[in-house]
Amino acid sequence: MKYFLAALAAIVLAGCGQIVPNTPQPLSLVPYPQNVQRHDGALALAKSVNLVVDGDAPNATRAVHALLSRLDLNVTAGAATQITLRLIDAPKLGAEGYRLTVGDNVVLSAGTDAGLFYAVQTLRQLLPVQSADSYAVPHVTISDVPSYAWRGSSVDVARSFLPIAYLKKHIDRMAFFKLNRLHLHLSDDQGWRIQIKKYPKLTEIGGASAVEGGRSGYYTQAQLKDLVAYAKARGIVIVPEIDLPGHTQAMIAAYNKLACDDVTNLDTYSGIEVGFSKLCMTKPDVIYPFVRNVLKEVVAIFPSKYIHIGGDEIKDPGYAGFVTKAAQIVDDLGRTAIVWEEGSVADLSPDVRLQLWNDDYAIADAVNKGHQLILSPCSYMYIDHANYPGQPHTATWCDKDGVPLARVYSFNPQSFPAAVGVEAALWSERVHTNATADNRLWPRLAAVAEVAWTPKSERDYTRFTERMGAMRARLDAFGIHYYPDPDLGWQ
Ligand code: TNX
Repeated sequence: MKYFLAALAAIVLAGCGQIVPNTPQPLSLVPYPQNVQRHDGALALAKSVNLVVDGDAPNATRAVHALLSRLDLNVTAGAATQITLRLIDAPKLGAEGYRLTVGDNVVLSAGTDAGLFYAVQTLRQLLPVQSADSYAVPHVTISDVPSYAWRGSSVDVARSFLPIAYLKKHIDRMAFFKLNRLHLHLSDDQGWRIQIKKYPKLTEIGGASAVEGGRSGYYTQAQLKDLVAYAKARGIVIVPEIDLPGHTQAMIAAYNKLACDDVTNLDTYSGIEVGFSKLCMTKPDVIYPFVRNVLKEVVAIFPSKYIHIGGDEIKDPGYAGFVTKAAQIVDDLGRTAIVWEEGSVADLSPDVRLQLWNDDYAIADAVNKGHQLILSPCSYMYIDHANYPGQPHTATWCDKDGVPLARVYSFNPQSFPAAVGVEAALWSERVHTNATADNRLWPRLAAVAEVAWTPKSERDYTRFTERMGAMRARLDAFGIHYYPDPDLGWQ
C-alpha cells in the first residue's frame, strides 16, 4: 500500500513536472539477488565516507577502494557516513553469499572475502556509473546466495587467439556480473596457445597457426600465472582445457610422432571442419608420457581443482581407454578431470565432471554413476551462434536461428539435478577480433549470470530486460562492443 501510494504520488507529481525524491524504482541489479527488501528513502553520499574493514578480505577491500575512487568518493576517517565490510560467521551464506544493508550507513557482511567482493559488486550496481557531486543510494536490505557454484564463461583461444589484455577486460566484466569460472580452450586442431617448456615446438609451430582469418599467438607461462592471479583477485578460477585425444592437429604438426605411422597429414590446419586428428592410441609409450608432461606443466600454472581434458568429437576404438587414462593422469597430479559429455563412456571416478554440450545427449547413466554436470547445452549456451536469426559469421549447426538473448535466459538448469552450474561457450572459428568477441558475449553473458545465480522464482525475462536495459551505460563504461539487442531497447 505504501509503495502504491508512493507510486501514485510519483505519477501525479511527474504529471506536474516535479521531481519526486526517493520513489522506489526497480533496482537495476543483474544477476538479481535472492532476496531484496526496499525501504523508503535513500542514503545521501557526498565526497567523503568512512571505510571500515572488519576482517581479512583483500579482494573485497581492493574492489571497494576501486569503486569509491571511480566515483571520486574520498575515504576519510570520521566522515559522517560509514561503509563497513565485515567478515562474519554465517554458514547460511556459504562460500559466496553476502548481506548488504543501506540505511543511515552501508553495511556489507559475508562469511568470506568472495561474498564481500560480491556485496561490493551489488553496491556498485546500486550506485551510478559516472562520478557526480553526490549520490542517493536506495535504502535496501539484500541477502543473496548464488544458486550455482559454477557460473562460467568459456572462450576458445585456440581457433583464434585473444590477447591477455582482452582476457583481463573479460575478467573484469565477468566479475561485475558475478561469474566465477573462466574456461580457456587452449588447444585445438587450428592452434596451440600455452607455452610448454618441455615441448617448445608446440608454441613454435602450433602457436603460429590459427583458423583462416583468425589470430595466432600463444601465452607464456609467466603471462598465464599473472592472469590466474588477476582472475583470483576478482573471484574467478581459470579452468584450462587441453583438448584430447581428438582436436589435436596442432600438437601433431609440432610433434609428428604423436600420430600413427600411417598418417600422412602432419601439417598445421586452418580449416573449420574437425574430427580428423587424433593421438595414436596404439602408441601408448609415446602419447601418455607426452600427455603427462604437458599436464604437469599445466597444473603448475593453474591452481584450479578441475582440469579439462576435452574428449569431444572423436571416433576411435581406443577412445574410452584413453579418457580413463588421461583422467587418471590428472588425478595423479592431484586434480580432477572435466571431460566433454562423450567421455561418459569411459571408466571414470565419479568425481570427474562432465560438460554437457548437445541438448539431447543421453546423460542419465553417467549421472547415476555419480558424475556432476556443467551445463552448456548448445541451443542455449553456444554463443558462437547468432544473436538474431541470420547474423553473419555465426555458427548454425545447433540452431540455424541462433541463440538469442531470450533463449539463453529461458534455460532452466534446475531440470538437471546433477548440475553444478552453467557455462556459455564462445567458439572462435568465426570470432577473429576483440570487437566480435564482445558482440557475441554481451549482453548474453549477463543472462547466463542470472540463470546461474538467481533462483528460478526470481527470474522473469521482461524484468530482466528492464534491469539489463538500464545498464547500457555500464557496458559502455566497460568499453564493450556489445550487440545492441532490441529486447533491451538498445537499438
Ligand atoms: C562443437 S563443443 C565443438 C567445438 C566447436 C563448436 C562450434 C565441442 C565440445 N566441440 O569444437 O568449436 O562446436 O560451435
